[in-house]
Amino acid sequence: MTTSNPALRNWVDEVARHTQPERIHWCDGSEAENQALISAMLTDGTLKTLNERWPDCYLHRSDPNDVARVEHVTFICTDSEQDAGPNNNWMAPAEAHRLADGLFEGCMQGRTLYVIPYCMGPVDSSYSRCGVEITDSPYVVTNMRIMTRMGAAALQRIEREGSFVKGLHSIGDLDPDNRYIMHFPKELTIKSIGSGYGGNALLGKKCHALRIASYQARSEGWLAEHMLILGLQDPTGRTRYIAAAFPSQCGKTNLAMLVPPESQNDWRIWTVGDDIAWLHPGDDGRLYAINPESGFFGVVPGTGRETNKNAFDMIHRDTIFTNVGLTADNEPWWEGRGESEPALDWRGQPFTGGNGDAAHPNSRFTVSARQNADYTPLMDDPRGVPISAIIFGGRRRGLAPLVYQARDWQHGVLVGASVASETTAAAAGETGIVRRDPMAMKPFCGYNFGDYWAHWLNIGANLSNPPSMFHVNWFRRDDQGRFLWPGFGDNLRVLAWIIERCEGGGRAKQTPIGELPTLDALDLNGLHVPDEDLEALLHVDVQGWREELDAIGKYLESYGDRLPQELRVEHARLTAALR
Ligand code: SAT
Ligand code: MN
Repeated sequence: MTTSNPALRNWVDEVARHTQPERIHWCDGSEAENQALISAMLTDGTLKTLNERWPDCYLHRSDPNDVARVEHVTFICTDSEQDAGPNNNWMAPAEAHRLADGLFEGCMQGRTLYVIPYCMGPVDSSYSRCGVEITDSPYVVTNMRIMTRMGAAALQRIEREGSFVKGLHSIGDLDPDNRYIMHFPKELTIKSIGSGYGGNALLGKKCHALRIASYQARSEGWLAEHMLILGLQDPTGRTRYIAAAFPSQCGKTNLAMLVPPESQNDWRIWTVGDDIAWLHPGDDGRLYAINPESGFFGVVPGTGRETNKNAFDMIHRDTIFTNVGLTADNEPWWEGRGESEPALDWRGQPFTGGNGDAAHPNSRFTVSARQNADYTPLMDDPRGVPISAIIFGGRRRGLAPLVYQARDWQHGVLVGASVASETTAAAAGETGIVRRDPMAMKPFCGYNFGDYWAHWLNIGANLSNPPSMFHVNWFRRDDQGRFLWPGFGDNLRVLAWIIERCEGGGRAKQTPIGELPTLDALDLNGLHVPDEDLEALLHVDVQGWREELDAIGKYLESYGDRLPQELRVEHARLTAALR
């Protein structure tokens, strides 16, 4: 197989000359191709089978030094450093290409070069965008087949349209010193070397669908966001759609496939996406969302019958597990699975209990979205779904209340720009440190945050019927470290209030930071939350917020003259309200 598109043919030839693979394989995305790749990986040990209770499930162990995204070696390579902004590491394009050329030279000797044509979004949607990833990792191919619309149909669209994002990936020598994830937004190009893990290697995901796409979206008038998309069907059968931005490992997947509590079982959730949303203004003045992905690359630890039944059920067949533990009878094991015991940890070493986690905290499942019991065919609808509410959030043990509503879009953009969250194992580095993560896009915005906020303001100003905006925090704790809110299925109670607010209902009180539910506004039927916990969850600590506003102001000012004036005005307004 090859292609009628000369740009693609020439690029593949050029990369092959440079990286010197033993052979080239054009991926068609077929079942036969997938089976052949899996058998080869079983033979060479890249994958391991699990027992017969886990049909077509496999375990992959990555190199122990290669288990998460690596933000310190992720670069945005724009002509001017200012365009990448203080939110990104920057490298001059010529220097980055030179460095990459050196590392890629001959790096595929003895390996197969795979050409993966893929489409982010339904192949027949005008909102979708295509890419081609070249990789020397068959594990990446099998993951990309689940996570994207990969193969012949994508290639046909590329040949019809002529444009595609070029992603060049090699696992290289897996030496962390030779690891770089580089983005060239103007050239629609990605170069990633030295890692075979997740967002570093599955280039359709964070590299294309967020970093490159956010840059493209700015010039084309849409938004590429780190958001789940869900449909919330109320007891009358009506469904509204919500998009929510939380940092990695803050429960996007759990919220997107939420199972309503017993007392609310006349509600239903439909999962449209769990990680990325592309948002487009529609002709009717509303914002429409598509999920560019077709699968879930979800965090395994904590996935249990009680916490996320849908995820728990869907990962019992046709799933790739990466870096989980193993039981003595060859079942995958992770913290929170709720049954059996691990025999081996994620490195394949005997698990003694005293040597840390059995599953790596950033261990992942890769599974098709169609295996989810809450799958909706709307995730394949080329028009996307109309968004009623946008929710921002983070992991904060203090300060941020359970939920509050922004006054309007402009205030909502400030709320999004001010998001802070404790760091997690999704990225290499220390965990539990509170850092600013505007719109949960700190690791993923392909250009200067100042320009990005201006773009957000602009999008809202042109919507006659914009979504309402909210902030949530499921992670409030008391002084002893106990969670104040049960989370998981009970988050439906907050979503129900949010939807009421979108339609002009829902009881709320005005506070300096926005509108909060009154103490009787949330439906807590069937749930016992002590009064003092509810009061704490819905309390606005004015002194704490004054300090927070100071910190937010300093952070925003670090964007200098790129910071939109509207956000200064909003910040001043909030500061005054807190006085
Ligand atoms: O490794 S990924 O970037 O794909 C997962 C995540 O951090 O959200
Ligand atoms: Mn993510």
